Amino acid sequence: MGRLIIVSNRTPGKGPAAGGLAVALRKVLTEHEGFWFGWSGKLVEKPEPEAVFEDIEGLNVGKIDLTQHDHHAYYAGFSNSILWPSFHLRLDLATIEGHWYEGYRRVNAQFARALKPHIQADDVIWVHDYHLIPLATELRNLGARNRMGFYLHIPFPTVDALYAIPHHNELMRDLSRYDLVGMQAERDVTAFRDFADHQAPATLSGSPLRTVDFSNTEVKAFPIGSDPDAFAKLATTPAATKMVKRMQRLLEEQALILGVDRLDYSKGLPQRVEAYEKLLANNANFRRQVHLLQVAPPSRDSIKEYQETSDTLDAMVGRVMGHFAEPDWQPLTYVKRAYGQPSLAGLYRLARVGLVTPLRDGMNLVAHEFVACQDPEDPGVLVLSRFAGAAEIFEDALLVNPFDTDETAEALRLALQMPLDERRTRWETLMQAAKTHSVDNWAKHFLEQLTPADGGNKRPPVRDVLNLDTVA
Ligand code: ADQ
Repeated sequence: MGRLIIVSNRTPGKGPAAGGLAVALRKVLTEHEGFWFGWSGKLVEKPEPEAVFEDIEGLNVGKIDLTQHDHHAYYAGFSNSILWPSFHLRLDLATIEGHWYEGYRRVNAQFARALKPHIQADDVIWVHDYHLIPLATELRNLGARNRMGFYLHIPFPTVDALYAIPHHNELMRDLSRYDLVGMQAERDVTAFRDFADHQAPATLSGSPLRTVDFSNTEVKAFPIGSDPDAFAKLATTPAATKMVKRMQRLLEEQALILGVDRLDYSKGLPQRVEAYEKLLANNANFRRQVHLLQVAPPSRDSIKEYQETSDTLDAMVGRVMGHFAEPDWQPLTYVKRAYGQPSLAGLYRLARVGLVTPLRDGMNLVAHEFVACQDPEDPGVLVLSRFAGAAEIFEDALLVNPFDTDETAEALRLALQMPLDERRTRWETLMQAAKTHSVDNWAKHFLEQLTPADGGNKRPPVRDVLNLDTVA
């Protein structure tokens, strides 16, 4: 395999890498040579056309700046107000502003123009996530014939939701410019095939709509994971233990139920609090015996729907506190800030229940991290949404329908009362799955598939891809 070029919206910064993904990809880059390419995080009036390369702690990183106008249309607009809600089947929360699509394409074209001069003939290019679906088309239009892979970190939508996205046909054609498209779960591959197999040849204003040809594109599930061994170690370090001790002093004998999420409407936080409320309402014996800690730092808070989710959650937390709190007992703690990995690892280890109930999620790494941090002698129980990609891997979790808050409340009761033997048996299977699907294996499998021993097919030259069908 030649050099590896990783492309994502944001590039890694200085200091400890925030997530397992950044750490894993950094490791892959040290093994293969190459560089990471993306947006610098800077908004300027007139971006330079050339990328600036910088050594960041031994990692070669190429960056470009964007204009505020383009960034808004590309990031908060098309990516996070159209693609994110639609792919998560929340069309009710999508804002369809057609002009954002132009900005989205402009930024992808700008990425391609700045990246192309740095690409060598046998480089392998791995593009990440929904912000950059058109990048392969833009690069191929500039003459790149390299092997290109795309990984979608979020779920693939059902056909109906896909059809609601403006220019969906162009986006699907963009996906067909990649040699390999990786998805989180089999569920996503099935949804994709549903589109690929049933896209209806139709006519609009007399001009036939061409179907998208996926014959050169392989689509497969590559479930992402965490670094379970690293998390298991982290959970017993002094930094993690400090957090455990502080919490133990506060909790005394109460069992901790833990939620850790970005504050995002896809994570099902109001439903989660409602389920907890039902647990306390239906089982008076749990009052004073349990405590819910929900950690949820705000994200994308310039977008109205995120502010509304935050307001809803504030109101629900207030309601539960008002209803159940006593002068000397609080049913829950809600913390709107992020914690470092050592503190999180300590909290995961202390928790009797990991409550991971997104309404829809590509994978959900919190589920993986919770499993990895458990004490093998006295593990906690994972209560997991069946609509997270993680449900395909963690069959021994207590799987729930997060929309059904009675069911989640009942799963919480079962988890809190589960005998030690059953907790251990379930956890062993979960930990085995977390190890099988580690982030290192994920990267290895994706790259093996993207770079077959014979080097894979070279894409036909540009002529074939210039003729974009813009009727969608
Ligand atoms: P996210 O939607 O961000 O990721 P998730 O996978 O749960 O969701 O979390 C990513 C990381 O953020 C985890 O490593 C977690 O520790 C960290 N994190 C979350 N909440 C935190 C908090 N309150 N404080 C500190 N850290 C926190 C997207 C997709 C997911 C997919 C990932 C990776 O939406 O479905 O699993 O990408 O592919």
